[in-house]
Amino acid sequence: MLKLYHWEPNANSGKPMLALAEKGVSYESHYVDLLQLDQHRPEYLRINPDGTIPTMVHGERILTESTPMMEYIDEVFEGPPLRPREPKERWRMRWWMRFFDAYFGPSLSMIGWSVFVGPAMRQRDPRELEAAIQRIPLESRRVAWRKAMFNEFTPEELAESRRRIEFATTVLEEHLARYEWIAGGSFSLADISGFNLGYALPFTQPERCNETRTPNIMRWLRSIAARPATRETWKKSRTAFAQRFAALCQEG
Ligand SMILES: N[C@@H](CCC(=O)N[C@@H](CS)C(=O)NCC(=O)O)C(=O)O
Repeated sequence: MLKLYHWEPNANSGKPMLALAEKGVSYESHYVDLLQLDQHRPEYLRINPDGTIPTMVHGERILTESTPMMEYIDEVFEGPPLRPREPKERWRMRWWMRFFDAYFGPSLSMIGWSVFVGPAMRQRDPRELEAAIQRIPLESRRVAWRKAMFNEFTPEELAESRRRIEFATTVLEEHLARYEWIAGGSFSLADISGFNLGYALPFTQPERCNETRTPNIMRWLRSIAARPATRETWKKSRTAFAQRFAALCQEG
């Protein structure tokens, strides 16, 4: 049985969850609670020594990295194709997935960690947090967790992330004014990727993402939220993220 280790349908975890749902592939779902730091426990590190989520286990194959994982899903499983055949559209899909992963995602993540993950963590004993940091295998993740747990993001870093979010939302709005879907004429992995980053924007960044400033992003988010696969996937949410999704559906 295909196994997927994931957190919330959100950001990187939501990418394979939604791709599998779109393909109609069932899987054994293993919820890894990021806020409980389940991803750094020895039993999970035996599957993914980097201690990041998601991880997919298909037979003998262990797959990490959510974006190439989605391409694998589309390649090996039956179901509707999620990558355009036309070369320019496929290029556009990959261009945007790279932009989401390298530029938009890290900026949104820094803001999310500073306003959501960090405050949630700071309810705990600082010695417990320090010990938790020592168990994180990747240096880059140790740095990110330390900044979130001890509120060490600098004003300059946060300002740069906000600037990037502003820029990314502007170019996405312009793009979606020209094209129905990110790749062009058909729904693709890039829409899955972008939706996982962007579904909460109208609620977390209401001054940037709203009916007046970004009508095309709103139209695009709502049409993805209305898809049966998206609705099924977000039923797996166990946190307040479910309410953000519900609000998007209700507004439509
Ligand atoms: N590039 C990786 C990033 C994976 C990643 O960093 N995932 C986050 C959750 S969205 C995570 O595992 N965070 C927990 C941690 O760093 O301890 C991917 O796309 O799968």
